[in-house]
Amino acid sequence: MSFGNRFFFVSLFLGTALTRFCNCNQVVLLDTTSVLGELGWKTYPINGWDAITEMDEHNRPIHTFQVCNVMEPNQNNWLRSNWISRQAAQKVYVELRFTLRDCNSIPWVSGTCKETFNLFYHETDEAHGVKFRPAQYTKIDTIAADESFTQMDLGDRILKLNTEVREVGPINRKGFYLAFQDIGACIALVSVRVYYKKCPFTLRNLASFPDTVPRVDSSSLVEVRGACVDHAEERDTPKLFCGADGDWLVPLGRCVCSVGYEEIDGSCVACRPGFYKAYAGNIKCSKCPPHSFSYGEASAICRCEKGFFRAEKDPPTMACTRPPSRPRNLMFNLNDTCLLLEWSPPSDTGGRRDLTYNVQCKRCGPEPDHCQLCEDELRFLPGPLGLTNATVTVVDFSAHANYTFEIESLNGVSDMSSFPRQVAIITVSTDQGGPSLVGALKKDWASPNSIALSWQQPEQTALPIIDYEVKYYEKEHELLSYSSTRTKAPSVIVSGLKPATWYVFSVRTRTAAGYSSYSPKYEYETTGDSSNMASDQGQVLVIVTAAVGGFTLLVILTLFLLITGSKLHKKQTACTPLHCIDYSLCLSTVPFPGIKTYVDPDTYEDPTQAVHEFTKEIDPSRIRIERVIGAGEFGEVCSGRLRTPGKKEIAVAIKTLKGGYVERQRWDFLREASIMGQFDHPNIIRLEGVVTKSRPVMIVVEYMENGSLDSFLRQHDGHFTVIQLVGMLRGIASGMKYLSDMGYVHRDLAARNILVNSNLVCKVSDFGLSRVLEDDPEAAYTTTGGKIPIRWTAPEAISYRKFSSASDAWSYGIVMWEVMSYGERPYWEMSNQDVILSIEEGYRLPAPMGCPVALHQLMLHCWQKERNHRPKFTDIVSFLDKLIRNPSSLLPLPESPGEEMDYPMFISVGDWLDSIKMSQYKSNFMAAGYNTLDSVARMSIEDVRRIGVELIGHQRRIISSIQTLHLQLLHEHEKGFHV
Ligand code: ACK
Repeated sequence: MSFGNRFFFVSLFLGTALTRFCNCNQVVLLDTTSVLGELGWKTYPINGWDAITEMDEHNRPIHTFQVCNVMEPNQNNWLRSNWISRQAAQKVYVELRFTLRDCNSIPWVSGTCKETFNLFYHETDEAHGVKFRPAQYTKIDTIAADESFTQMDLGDRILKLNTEVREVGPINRKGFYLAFQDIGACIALVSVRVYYKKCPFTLRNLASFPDTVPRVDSSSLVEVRGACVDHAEERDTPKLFCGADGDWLVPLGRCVCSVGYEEIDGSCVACRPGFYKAYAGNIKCSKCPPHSFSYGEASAICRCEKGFFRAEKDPPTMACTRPPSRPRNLMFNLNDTCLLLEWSPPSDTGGRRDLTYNVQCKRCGPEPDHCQLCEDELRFLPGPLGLTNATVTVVDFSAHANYTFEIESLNGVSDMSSFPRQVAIITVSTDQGGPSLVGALKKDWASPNSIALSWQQPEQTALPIIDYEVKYYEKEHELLSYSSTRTKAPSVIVSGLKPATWYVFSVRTRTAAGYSSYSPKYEYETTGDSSNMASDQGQVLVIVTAAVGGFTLLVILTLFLLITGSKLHKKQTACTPLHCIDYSLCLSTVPFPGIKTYVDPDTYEDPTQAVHEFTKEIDPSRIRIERVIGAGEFGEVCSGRLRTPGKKEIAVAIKTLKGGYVERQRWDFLREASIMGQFDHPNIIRLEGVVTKSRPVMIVVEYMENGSLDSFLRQHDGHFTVIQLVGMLRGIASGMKYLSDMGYVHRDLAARNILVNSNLVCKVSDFGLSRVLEDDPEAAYTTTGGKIPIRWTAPEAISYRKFSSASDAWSYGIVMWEVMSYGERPYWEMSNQDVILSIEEGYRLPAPMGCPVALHQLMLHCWQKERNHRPKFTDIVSFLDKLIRNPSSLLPLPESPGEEMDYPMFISVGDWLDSIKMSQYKSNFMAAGYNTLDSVARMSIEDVRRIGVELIGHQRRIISSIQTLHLQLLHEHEKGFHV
């Protein structure tokens, strides 16, 4: 007997229920509510599922499949969809909407009535018509209803519609069929929607990013390179990362509008006429500068008005300019030896500041058109061309001449103008009764170093001659320098000259009115005699004395350095961390006198001395090696036992140095022990001792049962409560506080370098300064040289190797993130270059799933760009202590200061699963008996797996929410609530 004909729907109800909102990051492959014609799905056997098509109030078909053979045993009714092309999907989501009748409400059906049905799929490359072999199909899930309805509900017209979503994938073939197996339930399948998620086309930072399908693996992101929008160009390669849920993450790089275009509402729009944009970038179009214009759109530059110009180096933002007008008020001031020309700047500088002046001289005869250029005869100070001051001094002019000077003003665009230049003109007559010139200069005699000269006095002078000035210079070095000497008599002996060298001489007179012009130039040569050996020897002697003196000084200095150096070294080697009295001679940092301080073993001249000082030698007969647990850089790492007389045998890890090493490698290996041996703290790996006197050389440390923290967390994903994770972080912070107090900078703090023991105590390990970085597989070479684990390292340490306890604090923030995400790789699969770029642009890692806000805020605090703003390890320890003492502060909800936190009170397990979007597992929880929140709060990850949550992402989401739930319940109990 079938109930199919008694099973009906209220169209109005369904019509409303099926209205959907836009899911822009979903691509729908099938939606039965939007198929207008027949669906054409196959049923096997023919009398199993019934296809019913009704019309809604808008006259659109509603395709429903029903089956209700609840009274007959052994039902096996199949309904198979048409072939669905998967298009670009790698993973698809199937959303089912259905109603299901409660078996208890149907009399006489116990044993035959069921309340679930099964969902299957089968991948193929093409449709294969009517052929249907259930054995080819793979089960996706058993589907149960959250809400079933009874006969009574039908009377009230209340139908309870269930929505279930299942993930299917990875799908590799071109498409697939879905199949629904009924085994005796009373079901109406109201709609089936199949979709896949995509990161939808988007525009970001002037770049467009195409529709992108996320990876099947929910923890890895797809890196997508954006294409600049029209009229934009790349600055830094624009990128986005497509996350598993179809969300775009981590925008990097950008495009900028090209020249002539400005950004308006996310696109690049042409500059209007009268405006321009000369550079690509984030700037707006500007109005054309004065004396320029643009008629068209998208101008990169504005053109100059007629008569105005732009010099080659003028920026496009500058106004157009023109040549200056002529200089004004040109005057001269003449004495016997000097002619000073002065003028005022032009009234119009042309709009520029690069004003200069050129002077041109003409010497004219009695006829004014009989002029010749005379710049070469005169000397202009500072020069005739490119003058920046409105004055020039003219010397060496003739005493009885007419000179015409033309002063021209120029600026940077003078050469561009075709207009004739404008000059100021002045004529100067030098015939003004000043001192006269002397007559010819005669050589009386010459020696290798001297020349004697004499000349005739001027015949008539208005004023008495005070003296003569004789100017002379080496002929070959005319332009370099000259000397002068004075004499009252008309003769002179010029001494101090070089032998066999030509000199140039001229003389001028001085009276109370000033100097005359110089006489013409005369050239004379000194004689080439070797009689100056004595003075040469004198010079040699000076050099030898200087050399001997210098050498002596050098010897004294060297001896001084050797003596002080050896003293320094003696003090240094005598300086142990415990007996460090003279702090100034210790090369390590000394944070506080009296506190034990780390000593860099590399400062020991003899490394053996450091090993001896800081480590204990162990007799190898006390060590029993049991098994190899890993491979270190220098050799195997083993676990074993260490016997100490009078003490309990303890478990140890033994690092060995493999044979065939050179002395350098032996020291690199033992350096770690010399560092570790200086520390004594419960969160720093403890050194038991070393074996150096026999082979193999070994370092023996305490045994940490759970190995390194990163792999430990990955193996136990979701296993711990937030309090346990914070406890681990507190331990690491405490160890780091100890190290920073001792002045030790770790440089490679990362979860892989933390070891965990059986009590979940975390200890900092892997010491050895730069060596550590050389060995760390995460360390990459930077542009500044040296290897650095980019993802863990503070920006200042990457850029200029500024390692400090503050850079360790940055790394600590990354370790926090690794711990809270159970060993996820920081910045996922982003490249190191992208990590550096994104940090530079201000991006910081988001809170891992389920991570309390307070912890993420501490991480952000550690990742402050300004290193002095980062918390000190002592602050971190006390902050974490506060969180541990007050577990409710660890809820993953933002705190509003001054207010009591308001936690959502979930009423049922169903509500809770709804709130974390895991509704599909309601039946799993119910079936396994987890029907109160208290029972759920005690579940472990194994329990979650056992009840059938298979996807890792879902397990994680559920377990992290359970931890929150746990805290919430604690909190409610504290407040006296009962959930
Ligand atoms: O991740 P693991 O199990 O932890 O694998 C590495 C391996 O040796 C190579 O370094 C493990 N290891 C290192 N030191 C210790 C230790 N003190 N106790 C236990 N395991 C250790 C590390």
